[in-house]
Amino acid sequence: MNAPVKIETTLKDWETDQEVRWCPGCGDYAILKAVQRTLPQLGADPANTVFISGIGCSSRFPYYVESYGFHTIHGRAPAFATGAKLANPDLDIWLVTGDGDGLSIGGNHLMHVLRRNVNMQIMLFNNEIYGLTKGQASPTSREGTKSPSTPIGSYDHPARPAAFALGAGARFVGRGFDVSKHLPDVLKAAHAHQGAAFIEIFQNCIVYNKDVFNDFAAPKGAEDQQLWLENGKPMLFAKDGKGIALDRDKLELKVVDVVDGDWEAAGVIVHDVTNRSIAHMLVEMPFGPFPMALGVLYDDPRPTFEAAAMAEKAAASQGKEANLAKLLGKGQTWTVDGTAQDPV
Ligand SMILES: Cc1ncc(C[n+]2csc(CCOP(=O)(O)OP(=O)(O)O)c2C)c(N)n1
Ligand code: SF4
Ligand SMILES: [Mg+2]
Repeated sequence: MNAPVKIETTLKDWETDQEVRWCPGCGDYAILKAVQRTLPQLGADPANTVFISGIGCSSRFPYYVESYGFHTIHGRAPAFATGAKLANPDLDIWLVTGDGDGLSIGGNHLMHVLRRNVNMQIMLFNNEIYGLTKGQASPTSREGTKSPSTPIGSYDHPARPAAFALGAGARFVGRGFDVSKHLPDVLKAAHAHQGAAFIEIFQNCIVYNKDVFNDFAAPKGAEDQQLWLENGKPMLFAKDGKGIALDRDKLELKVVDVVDGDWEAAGVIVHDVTNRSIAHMLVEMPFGPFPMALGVLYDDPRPTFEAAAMAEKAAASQGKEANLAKLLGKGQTWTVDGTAQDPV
């Protein structure tokens, strides 16, 4: 359950007095503002809201939101968040992680929180670099990325966070970028989803990986490279002059031209957020030949982990009375004889 009682707050209520340690101009500021703007619109209650992070620049996020928060250990935010949710399923949990925190050291933990479908919003700030430790290549760094750990250029094939999430069993996959005006809408949709909602947020690390997303996320002039997905709406982009269609012979997506607005004639697909097969194609869609798929790529809830855990607990304890003394006295017991000597 998320925030059972809606309360009124303003952006100011979610700001802290903590000294912000991000570099001036870092994309993290824009994401923070987007979240602080979204929380009042959700009717979120600071007393019921928890931000849980690992380690990294992105993971400093909980300090800057006036709510409960844990800045935990590297890659382990999913374990803390799962524990918090099981202890109190009514908590509204936001997990904050980076491409290094969530996909290097924490890849295994991230996989399981998604697979288990623990109800929370998971924001992965993808800047394709380790920011905090001064710019080493991360699992999402592109081939050829030069960094202190890859001085001649990375030859790793990069991971795709949204594809990872879907492959791990996520029932909600969204995408946005730091300075996008649509980011709050993606966050709201993630919050409305009951279950683990994964959001990949492209974030500009202006110090160690500046402007790597500019081809689709530049503040101006890149809109034609953005495919904003909306449930029930045709997949159109480039001022509706192009669309995404399905090549039925090859069973793959293709870009088509839309003439005179007739997207149906061009075979443009209508986005159905519950279509898992199309979602798999969208998360794999290569940027360049295709636009960047943004918004809600997939949203099809199923029962959550904590609901199943609570139901099992209720069933197992039904008709039984809690009795600690009886439990401790069960099975083999013995009395310690106080007169016995210690062996020498
Ligand atoms: C056990 C452990 N190993 C390594 C580190 C060093 N370390 C701290 S943050 C980090 C990577 C952070 O990258 P990312 O998650 O992408 O966050 P960003 O700083 O880019 O937001 C690493 C390797 C650590 N703190 N603890
Ligand atoms: S190093 Fe990069 S990610 Fe970290 S605060 Fe600076 S600009 Fe932001
Ligand atoms: Mg990073």
